Amino acid sequence: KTITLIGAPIEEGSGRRGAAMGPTALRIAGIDTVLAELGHTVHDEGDVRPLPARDLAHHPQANNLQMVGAFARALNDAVHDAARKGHVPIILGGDHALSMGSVSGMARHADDVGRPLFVLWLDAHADFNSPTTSPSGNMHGMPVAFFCGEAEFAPILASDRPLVDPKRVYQIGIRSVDAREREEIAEHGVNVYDMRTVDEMGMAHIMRQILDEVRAVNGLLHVSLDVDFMDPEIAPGVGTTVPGGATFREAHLIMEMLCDSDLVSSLDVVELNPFLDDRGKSARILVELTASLFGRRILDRPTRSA
Ligand code: DIR
Ligand code: MN
Ligand code: MN
Ligand code: MN
Repeated sequence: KTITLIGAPIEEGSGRRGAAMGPTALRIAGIDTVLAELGHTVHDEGDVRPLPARDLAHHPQANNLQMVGAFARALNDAVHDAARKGHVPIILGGDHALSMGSVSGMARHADDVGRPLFVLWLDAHADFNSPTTSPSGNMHGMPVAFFCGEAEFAPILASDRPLVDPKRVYQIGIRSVDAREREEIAEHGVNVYDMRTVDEMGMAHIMRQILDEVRAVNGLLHVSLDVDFMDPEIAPGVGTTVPGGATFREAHLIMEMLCDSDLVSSLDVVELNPFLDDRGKSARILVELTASLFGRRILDRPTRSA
């Protein structure tokens, strides 16, 4: 595969500083060489560094809207351009507000090629707030509502942009949802596999269900991986840790099953805050998970147990 790395040093969508160092930490942890060693061609485009979007009016419930909007617009174009060339874009975050742009860019690409876009959201949070419902005003809690078409976001990107059907959004690992957000995800029909469901059904069963649905309609699958999807014990480098997250083995299983499916069109690696990390531990696990998604494996299947 040909992979385009796009750094997105945004931290203005989160409530604290540090995530802007995420792209650098992922590069130091070797994300480019690991992918190249797996036989892929890797283009690192460096970081997008947009100027604040001065046309967006300040909003008391949408913190740093001008910077968030600027990244959304810049990534929308950068990701769309990479996908149009037949590359797999990997967006190195940066906080989760960046997915407003990356998913929008992939939605445009899906539109171009006449295929439906699916989104796999691996996160402790549903990220389905809007300025009206958000208790914090932090826009990293809003990207899913954004690309599912909540009207409040219309000025950030042209309101006639392609959207994602909430019924094609799958969320795994969810364990922290705000009160009004809970109503919104139910109303819009987002597919939520919360942590209890993971425990009851098992990760393999959940993934088979999702991949079958994407494959059945020849969909494109965008994967958005938030560091807090994982348990804080294994990935502490994130501003919003929530106990009871995915294990190392669960996260790896997801990546290997995604690799086998060959359905993944694009990937976000988000919310890494190197200032809060433990000697690069979280950056390294993200690089390992990315490697598994792009073909690294322990053994060639089938094994003796198969
Ligand atoms: C909370 C926290 N739901 C909010 N959100 C996120 O502020 O909207 N934390 N995404 O990572
Ligand atoms: Mn998130
Ligand atoms: Mn999160
Ligand atoms: Mn709504």
